[in-house]
Amino acid sequence: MSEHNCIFCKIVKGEIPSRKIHEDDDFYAFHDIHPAAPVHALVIPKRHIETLSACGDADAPLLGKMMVLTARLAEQLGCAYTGGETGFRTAINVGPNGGQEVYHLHAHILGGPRPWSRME
Ligand code: DGP
Repeated sequence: MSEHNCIFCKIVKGEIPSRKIHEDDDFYAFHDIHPAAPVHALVIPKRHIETLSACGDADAPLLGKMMVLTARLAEQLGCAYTGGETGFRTAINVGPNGGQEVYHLHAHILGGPRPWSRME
């Protein structure tokens, strides 16, 4: 899927509405439209990268920042692991066998009181 018909690129541009959590020069984060947990957010790079398998060494700084941002946003959403009954799950689905439905790289943040689906 090219960036021209990518729904997440349209969300970044404001052409499709979203419940925004965070935005900076490189990333955008928003609530998932079909939450699989009490907290379910998506963190995406603004640049259109189809999938994790398309990333190379040059993307390592961006991916590192994305993981750190994911932890910070989980904290902002009340899910950081602080030693008690807290914490969250992050997942990047890659390709059909990985369950990827939207071909714009994204990290899921899933949290909140269990039980909730682990997401296939
Ligand atoms: P994945 O299976 O990893 O590609 O997850 C894609 C997620 O994106 C899925 O949990 C539902 C979410 N999603 C799809 N379309 C939209 C949308 O238009 N808005 C929002 N907020 N989330 C979307």
